[in-house]
Amino acid sequence: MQIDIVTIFPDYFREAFDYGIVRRARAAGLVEIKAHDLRSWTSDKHKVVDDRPFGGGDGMVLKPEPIFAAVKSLTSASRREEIPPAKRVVLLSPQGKQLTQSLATEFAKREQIVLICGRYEGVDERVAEALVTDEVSIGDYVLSGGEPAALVVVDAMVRLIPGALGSETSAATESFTDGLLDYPHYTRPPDFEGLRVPEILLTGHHAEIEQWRRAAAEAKTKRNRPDLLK
Ligand code: 6GU
Repeated sequence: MQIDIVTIFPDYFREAFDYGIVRRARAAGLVEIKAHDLRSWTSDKHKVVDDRPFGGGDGMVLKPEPIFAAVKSLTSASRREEIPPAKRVVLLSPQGKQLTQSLATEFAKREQIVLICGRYEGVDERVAEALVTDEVSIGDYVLSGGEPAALVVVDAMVRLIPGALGSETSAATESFTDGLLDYPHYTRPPDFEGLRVPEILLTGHHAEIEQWRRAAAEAKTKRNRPDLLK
């Protein structure tokens, strides 16, 4: 898989992919991740990427030309219709559909993902109308730019690439994959300052432990995320 990030802050990503599962997946050749400077696709002397909004209002808007040029050079496509199913071009913006485990799983099947980092003031709407395959938000809160969201999308995708996780089963048993939060985990010591590990986990009775974990996952989901049970 190839991941290309288009951003006005390429240095933001300098060490971001050098840790944990993402580092291992890169080292194993499962994914190649590059952060590109949007300014490199400008053609004017001052490398201007933004301009004032038509109709007035606060803030600046990212211009369409450098973004269309970036996607053309990274994918050969000039419009959404020319983007093959093996590639996805994603605009990160608070106006997008929300990232879910299911959407991350769809992205993880593709050969190339281009992530375009918006800025919160806005991106010329012709990018969303005519260029990208998906407009994605990571949740209902405002970030100053798409860069932190790009980190989130990359992490969620990369760990779903076959071979990226240590044990092939771990992705399937986690939170959200079966519509519930993960069950609670404990390790030694069994008694930490009077806080005890549930006795059942110390017994080695695997069938009963499975039952306990299922019930504990349901209880935790009901408490923290009742929306997932509806
Ligand atoms: Cl993708 N971008 C920005 N600017 N804010 C967000 C977001 C993205 N997702 C949630 N909030």
